[in-house]
Amino acid sequence: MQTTNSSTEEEEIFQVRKLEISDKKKGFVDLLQQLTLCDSISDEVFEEQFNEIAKCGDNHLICVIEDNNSGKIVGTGSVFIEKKFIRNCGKVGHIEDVVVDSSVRGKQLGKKIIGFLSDHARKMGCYKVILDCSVENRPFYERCGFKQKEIQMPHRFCHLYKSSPKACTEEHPKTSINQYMFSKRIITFGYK
Ligand code: 16G
Repeated sequence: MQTTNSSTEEEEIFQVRKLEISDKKKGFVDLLQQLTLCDSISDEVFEEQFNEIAKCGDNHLICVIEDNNSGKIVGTGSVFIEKKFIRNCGKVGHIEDVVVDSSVRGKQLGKKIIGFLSDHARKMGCYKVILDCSVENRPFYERCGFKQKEIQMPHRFCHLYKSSPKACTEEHPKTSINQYMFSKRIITFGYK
């Protein structure tokens, strides 16, 4: 059947794997710019940051989806494993920076990324994974099994933006300030 064939084809074209240094050349940073403010990064700085993150081993996983036809990175997400004292010295997975290229949305790639990150957190012994998202993305995360719980309360440290203080409060063009300030929510998945 055609649908089965085309979904098998897509399975092969869009596979999730761990981030590699060479992904910068394949548009990884440009993709992040579709999520929020993300300045261009020199190869040197990218490599330094990549190596820093790699030191965390399995406690900080960044995954990508490469379009195997075009060689472009079209999806990404990360999970950071936090060790706690509560819940029997439990662990929590924080899912961050999930974005799918606008040209390939609707192919369930976001779901694939969330599944990959959640499986990793589960294997690492986390009792839950949590994330925050825009109101417009809430239905998507609910379809992935997350539930809204409490609210997100960011406190931005603007002194860190010395060279460009405006960037501290500046929003990604797609997110209005009102939506950001009043409507972001913490969404929890799994055991609470
Ligand atoms: C979204 C992201 C979050 C990211 C934030 C950037 C997901 C699930 N959520 O909430 O990880 O940090 O956008 O917003 O990907 P900011 O640039 O205003 O901090």
